[in-house]
Amino acid sequence: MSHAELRDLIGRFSFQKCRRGGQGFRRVLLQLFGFLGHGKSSFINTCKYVWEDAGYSNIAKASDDDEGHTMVRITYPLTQTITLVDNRGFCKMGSYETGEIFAQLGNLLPLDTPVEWNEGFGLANRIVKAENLVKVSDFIVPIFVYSAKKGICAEDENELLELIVTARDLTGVYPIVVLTYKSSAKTNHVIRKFKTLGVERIFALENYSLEDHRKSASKHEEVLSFLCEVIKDVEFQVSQPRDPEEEMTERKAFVLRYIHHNDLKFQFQHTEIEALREQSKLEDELRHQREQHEQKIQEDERKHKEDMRRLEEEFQKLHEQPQSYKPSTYKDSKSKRRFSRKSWED
Ligand SMILES: Nc1nc2c(ncn2[C@@H]2O[C@H](COP(=O)(O)OP(=O)(O)OP(=O)(O)O)[C@@H](O)[C@H]2O)c(=O)[nH]1
Ligand SMILES: [Mg+2]
Repeated sequence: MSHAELRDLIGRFSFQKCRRGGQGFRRVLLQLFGFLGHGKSSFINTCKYVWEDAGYSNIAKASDDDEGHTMVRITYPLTQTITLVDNRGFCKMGSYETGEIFAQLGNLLPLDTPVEWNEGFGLANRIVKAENLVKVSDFIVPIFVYSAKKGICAEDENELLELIVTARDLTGVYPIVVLTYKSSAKTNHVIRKFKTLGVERIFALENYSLEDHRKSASKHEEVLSFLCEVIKDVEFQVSQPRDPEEEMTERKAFVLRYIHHNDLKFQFQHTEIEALREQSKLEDELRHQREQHEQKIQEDERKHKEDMRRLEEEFQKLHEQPQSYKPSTYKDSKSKRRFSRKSWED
């Protein structure tokens, strides 16, 4: 398909033209999510640049380094029906941020407001409060943005799989992966890894940036093909019977269950850590008592040996004395007595 045909397909998409009509959906929300600094905001800039075919602008405030910068969930309308959402990036799955990520992704929190990292009750409370502010008429397409230059090591695989599967279960749509930093030497390896994780749609591209936004036919085509793929997917999804209200309720229940489960997990981990700490304290105390006991035994033994040695020495001394000391005999005493009487008579 030529660029013009692709543009036409994207620009003309509307829910009303779908086989069953919109069934209550009015807007496609491309929910960009992923780790900090992987190029979500840059991808929004790239999409806007390609679609609007005007000058490049850093509209989504892509950072000039790899750190976390986007703190507010901002919407960027592309066409009348398609809107991109720049979500706050996260550091790691399984942390307390995870509940917030899925609450963002499930569109359970208000758009165009700062993202706080709350856990447990704080987050559940915000979800309930946001009920009247979120639109059930938004059809969510999860877009996982990942930098190819980061590679994927064996330890990351489980985390990525959990993220992708949870995003699919929550939204009912298999996430599309956008790989940024396409020119990285690791790109092919990362594509293979994502395929082994079950991801079918992967778009690799080099984002346009302030430094390099010379128009490239292949970059433009990658972005237009990506948007066409999204449209095809949405058309397919709404060709099935759908109920936006019920889907929103299910997403809410899913995220609240997830938060509750995470809370229990953290509490369990906390209890386990406390128990381990207590156990190691007891072990330290026991070790200390054992050491003191052993020291006492050694001290007693040393004293005992010392006493024995002294006694032996004394005994030895006594044993050596008989040559100079003769105890008096009976005969001696008699003669002494005789001698003394005689001297007295004298
Ligand atoms: N070379 C190259 N640089 C990129 C690409 N995508 C993003 N960058 C750079 O990577 C850095 C981070 O990009 P952002 O778009 O701000 O990343 P982000 O995912 O929005 O980050 P947070 O909002 O902090 O989560 C910026 O310096 C971008 O210029 C790419 O495809 N190629
Ligand atoms: Mg950003």
